[in-house]
Amino acid sequence: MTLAIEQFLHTRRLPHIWCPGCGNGIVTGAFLRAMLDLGLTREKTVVVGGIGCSSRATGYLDLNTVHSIHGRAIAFATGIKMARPDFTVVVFTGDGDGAAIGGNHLIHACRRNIDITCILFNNQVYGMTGGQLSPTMNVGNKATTAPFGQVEPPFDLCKLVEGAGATYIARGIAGRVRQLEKLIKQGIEHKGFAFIEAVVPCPTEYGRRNAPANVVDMLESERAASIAKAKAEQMSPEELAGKIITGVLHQDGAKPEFQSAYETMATKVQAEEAVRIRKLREGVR
Ligand SMILES: Cc1ncc(C[n+]2csc(CCOP(=O)(O)OP(=O)(O)O)c2C)c(N)n1
Ligand code: SF4
Repeated sequence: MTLAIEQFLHTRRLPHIWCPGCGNGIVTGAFLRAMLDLGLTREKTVVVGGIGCSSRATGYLDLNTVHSIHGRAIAFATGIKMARPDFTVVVFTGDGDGAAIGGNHLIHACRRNIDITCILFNNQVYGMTGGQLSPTMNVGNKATTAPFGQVEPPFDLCKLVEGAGATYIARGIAGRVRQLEKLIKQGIEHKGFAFIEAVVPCPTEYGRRNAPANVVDMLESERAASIAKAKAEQMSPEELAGKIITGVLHQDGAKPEFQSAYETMATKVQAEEAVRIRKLREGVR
């Protein structure tokens, strides 16, 4: 049986490099189904990945893709969106790629509110390079660089991007793929910087050192910890400890989008310049 999403896949490159049980394929599938639902075309969709297991998804997508450099996916995507505002531009990044080395690009893309959709695969570790801690790792969890447990508090990336100015912010988990698909779809439809945090299991580099190690238990524990935003709003901070709040967490349709604002300004400057040159030619002061 051929699945509809296969039209967007380099099937000849499969099997993929991801470990059994890795959540990256689930998120990639959710994105492709969102693409199908939205009627996006291969020709007008660009996916930019950074470097990491999650960013590696770009290699399997038969779209316009860029497998860029570590931490710089948003910078590449910004250039593409400015050159081709008619394209749907999506970034695939990891918590290391997008929030550690690439954190500065992330906050400034939010501030500008450029019309890019950023899907950040959060597995709390650097999967590709052997399980170093990332800035989203929870206190007490173990990593190769935190063998006795992480002591630094993690970023709540959805709060970080809200403070930085993103105008669509959502969180989903790999264990609830239909919701994730919907959140990605809404993010793509949103005009402005859309950030979707996808909580994914990394059974190899996270699960090797932290409970639960088994991927089914990992998905189950994420599902048990996940809680809809509306319900979370009725709960105290103590009750929310350890919970994963999901759904659309913030949306603002009023803030100007960067590329459109830039184009408006450029058109105005060009018109003023044309008048100035005409007057100069006519000898008018
Ligand atoms: C400039 C630079 N520094 C470090 C690396 C090594 N490196 C490759 S991927 C990666 C971390 C990836 O972690 P994350 O973004 O969380 O993705 P995951 O593999 O977990 O999906 C690092 C540090 C690199 N490729 N380039
Ligand atoms: S190391 Fe982790 S993130 Fe990387 S492919 Fe394996 S399970 Fe996935």
